[in-house]
Amino acid sequence: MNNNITACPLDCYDACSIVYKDEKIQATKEGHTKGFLCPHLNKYETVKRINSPRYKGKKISMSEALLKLKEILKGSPTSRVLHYKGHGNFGLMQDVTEHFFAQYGAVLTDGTLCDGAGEAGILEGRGSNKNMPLSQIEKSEVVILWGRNPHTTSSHLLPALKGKTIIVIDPLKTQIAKTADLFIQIKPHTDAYLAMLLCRFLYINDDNDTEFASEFEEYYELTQTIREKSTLDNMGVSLGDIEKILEYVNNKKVAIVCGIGIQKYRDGGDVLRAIDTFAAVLGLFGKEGCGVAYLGNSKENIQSLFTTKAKRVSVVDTAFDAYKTVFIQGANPLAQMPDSLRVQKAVEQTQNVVYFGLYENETSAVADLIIPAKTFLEKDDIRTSYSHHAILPMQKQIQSDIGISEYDLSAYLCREFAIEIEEEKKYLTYFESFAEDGVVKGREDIPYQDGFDTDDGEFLFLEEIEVDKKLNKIVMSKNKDKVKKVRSEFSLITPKSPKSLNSQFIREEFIYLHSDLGYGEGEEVKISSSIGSVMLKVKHNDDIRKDCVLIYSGTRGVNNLTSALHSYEGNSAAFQELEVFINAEENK
Ligand SMILES: Nc1nc2c(c(=O)[nH]1)N[C@H]1C(S)=C(S)[C@@H](COP(=O)(O)OP(=O)(O)OC[C@H]3O[C@@H](n4cnc5c(=O)[nH]c(N)nc54)[C@H](O)[C@@H]3O)O[C@H]1N2
Ligand SMILES: Nc1nc2c(c(=O)[nH]1)N[C@H]1C(S)=C(S)[C@@H](COP(=O)(O)OP(=O)(O)OC[C@H]3O[C@@H](n4cnc5c(=O)[nH]c(N)nc54)[C@H](O)[C@@H]3O)O[C@H]1N2
Ligand code: SF4
Ligand SMILES: [Mo]
Repeated sequence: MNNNITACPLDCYDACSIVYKDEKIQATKEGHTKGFLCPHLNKYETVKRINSPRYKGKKISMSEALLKLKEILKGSPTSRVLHYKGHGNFGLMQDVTEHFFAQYGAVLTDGTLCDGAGEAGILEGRGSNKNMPLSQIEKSEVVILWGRNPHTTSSHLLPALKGKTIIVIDPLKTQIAKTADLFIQIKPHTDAYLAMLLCRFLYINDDNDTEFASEFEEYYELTQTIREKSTLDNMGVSLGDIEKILEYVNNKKVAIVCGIGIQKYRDGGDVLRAIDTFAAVLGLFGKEGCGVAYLGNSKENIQSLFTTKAKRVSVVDTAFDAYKTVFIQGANPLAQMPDSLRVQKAVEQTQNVVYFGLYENETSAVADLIIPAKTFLEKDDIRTSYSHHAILPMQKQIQSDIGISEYDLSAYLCREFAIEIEEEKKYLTYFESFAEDGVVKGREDIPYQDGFDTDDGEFLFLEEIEVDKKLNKIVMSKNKDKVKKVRSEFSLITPKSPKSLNSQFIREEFIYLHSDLGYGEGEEVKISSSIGSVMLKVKHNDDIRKDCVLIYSGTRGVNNLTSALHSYEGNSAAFQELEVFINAEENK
């Protein structure tokens, strides 16, 4: 194997393959990486990292830091130790720390801050979450980008979109929306209704796929519970838009490419389920160039050798202060968890906070013990992706004195606490054994060709949906001059920024608003929700709906506004559940 080869470690659909040549990170020309990387990796080696361990603000050596960690663990009952892991690095070897903490008797986490609500909806309909891979999207004729922003979050999808009919459904006029054949600037949190109305009109047009005739009939009844005119008005969608979508997809190879924007709500599962149902009645599953792409399970068909059976608590509302020692790895929970004011308080009340990561952030600022990690260039690992089937070795490229790898840290702790651990090479070779010609063995290129993975092999249609009371109400005042004086509620859109990877790299610091709302550029406003507030400076952006505010993921304080309530299904965060207000006190 060419030992110049590694892969981008970041939590990203694309999982680019990298050659490390002449001390530079370069994209591989072949395969899914297509010879280019994104700004995060192009500037990766210039990012300032934590160089030295610290305890209570004082620099210490790595061996002192490890001794300190051992001492801290010895001083805490095992059941009062929490291991909290984020997705700073997507390598499979990152879980080796869980192996130690699980065997040790500590509490681990479950649930997700990311895609769990949507995945739950997919599982209900299809019985499994097998993703439509990039290689199949390449073969489609029509691509619906439904709450996915490829220029920012999945740029390697862009070459696959060339020459295709593109439909974009998003509250933001994203870059891809500007050149799309059809752009629907939908009101947030109304996508399930759009998917249902599409099914209703498909049925009326008599285009229904006979395979599901009786289920479709029943589903059509359900779609009739939606009041057409008021719902369409509220969504910002016209009957003409619906007809156009149906015209474009008629008898074509269609890929519906969903992102996580559509499911950042407690009922996010229903959204994916309703979109899946539309795909099912169109007959998109099990056919070449057709299907629904979302975030698949990056560990599909890969079993781990790490023992990770443990008591677990949710990452959405973790009660950090219930533990004496909290070990935080590859995460910045003080910024990225919902209800971050609560998180901050809870972490401040925890006796020992250990932060194991690469960069300074809100979490490192309050940690007692800081242990710098090694970058992906300085350690061996292997990774998969949640949008394609490649399995990519990540070979060590640089010898460095900074930091410690996840394996070495775990090996140290296992040795000190008499817990068994295999050689690093054994785990890596084991993970490599799941590869065949560079892809994960047994993953289907065209999933669901032989039926669905439900008990009876049939797609399970959505049977009920809660019709939102607010659907019939237009919240925004249409009068431009009056808008500022009305105590309006806005939908919070909190998507990914092109400059940061959540809270890593260059973080955004503004609230983006439509200029018609009357707030000046640079004006400082107080944005509040029912649970918290944040002060941010305004930047204008007329690509945003006037009933929305845009605050990117990674912006300091954005999660003061978001609630830690779980999604109804899928044990997931719901970052866009709460409405927000601008300068609420003055507007009362
Ligand atoms: N540059 C960059 N890339 C990243 C990341 C990053 O932080 N920065 N993060 C990575 C991670 S962790 C993930 S999970 C992926 C996620 O990547 P994406 O799935 O693309 O996620 P988002 O940017 O959160 O949202 C995508 C789009 O959904 C839209 N949206 C929001 N609410 C709604 C709604 O109610 N309905 C509809 N139809 N659309 C809506 C947003 O306006 C946005 O354009 O990206 C990964 N890649
Ligand atoms: N408002 C809002 N909040 C969100 C989201 C949103 O869209 N809007 N998105 C949510 C989503 S989808 C996600 S996935 C989460 C992400 O939330 P987090 O998982 O907390 O992600 P990051 O902010 O990227 O922080 C990752 C940290 O990992 C560390 N790190 C990087 N590489 C390594 C390594 O090799 N080893 C170790 N030990 N550490 C490393 C870095 O120091 C970095 O600070 O945020 C969620 N929060
Ligand atoms: S596009 Fe994604 S996988 Fe590729 S270099 Fe950028 S962050 Fe890494
Ligand atoms: Mo994510």
